[in-house]
Amino acid sequence: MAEGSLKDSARRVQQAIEAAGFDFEVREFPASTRSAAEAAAAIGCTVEQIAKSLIFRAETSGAPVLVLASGANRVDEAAVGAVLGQPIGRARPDFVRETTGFAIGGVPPVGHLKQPLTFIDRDLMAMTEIWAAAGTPNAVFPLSPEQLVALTGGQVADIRRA
Ligand code: 5CA
Repeated sequence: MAEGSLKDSARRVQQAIEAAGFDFEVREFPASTRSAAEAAAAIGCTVEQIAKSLIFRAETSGAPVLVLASGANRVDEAAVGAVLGQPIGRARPDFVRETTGFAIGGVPPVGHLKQPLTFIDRDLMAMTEIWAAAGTPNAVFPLSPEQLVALTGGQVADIRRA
């Protein structure tokens, strides 16, 4: 889709991708991509291929923590806290909006107002192609797991809840 026709929030993600030196293409779908299951259905991929962007709050520092998890997985918050060195808690919707600039359902892996500490679910690394949210509940973009690491500077870790 041409950048000029994207919704404002999706265009901001396209611009953040390009500012980081990549050319992944944000795509808007007529159907909802608000949840991992909806995104997989709209795209025609598996839910495992959806990279969920989940925001947590580091409980000691108050810093935002971004966990990029396979759509099929739940995040083990204690495991993330152990890698980070402090406990984390699930962010409230207003914290998500204030730190990322995006609303839940469209939170992307890049382009946040406040740069988060980022962790990437090791299960994503087994995929060939993955899809991440791009700012709105209808926008996503495809990339490889290696490209997600390069784009975000995230640390690959074992963060799946058993
Ligand atoms: N666009 C899709 C696919 S990429 C998407 O953003 N999916 S998601 O899973 O990454 O984002 C939805 C996530 O937001 C949920 O998995 C959940 O972790 C989080 N969420 C939903 N409601 C709340 C809430 N009330 N407070 C905090 N987090 C929430």
